[in-house]
Amino acid sequence: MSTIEGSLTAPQGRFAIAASKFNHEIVAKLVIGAKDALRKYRIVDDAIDLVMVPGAFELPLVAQRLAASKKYVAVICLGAVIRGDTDHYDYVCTATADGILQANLATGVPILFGVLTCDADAQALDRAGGKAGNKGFDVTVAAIEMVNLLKQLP
Ligand code: INI
Repeated sequence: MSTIEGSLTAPQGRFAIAASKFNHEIVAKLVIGAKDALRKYRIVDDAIDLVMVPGAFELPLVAQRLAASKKYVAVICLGAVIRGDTDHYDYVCTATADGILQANLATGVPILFGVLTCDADAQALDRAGGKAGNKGFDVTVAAIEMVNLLKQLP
């Protein structure tokens, strides 16, 4: 049996980060985490484009456009959806997750789901560089791994 897995060596090519402006205080911390991960794995700043979108719901369309351009080896989607008094939260979360999945499958380019879906700001801040780590960092490491994994697959 042979095991195939992606390494964390810096791949050739550009990375796009698509980040939402909604809940900007939280998302800005996810962007810092993503940049920290890219820097840690020796991807230079010149190889990164940051694209800002209004809210998480807009991430799939923009991510699909970026991925389809073939200009990027991966697209990292960052956002934060916080539960409110209505079921709007559920629609935004479902649409964003489904849309990002569809964009992955349609383009064949890894598009990472770095969207926090939380009950409260504090829960999100914990996951944006607080006591529960930084989801932006984690999904960016997964992006590098996926780029290297896909290169090895038939
Ligand atoms: N967008 C978010 O990124 N996070 C949220 O918490 C949120 N809430 O709560 O409404 C949110 N809504 C906006 C949505 O993503 C779209 O930008 C908007 O509906 C326009 O399409």
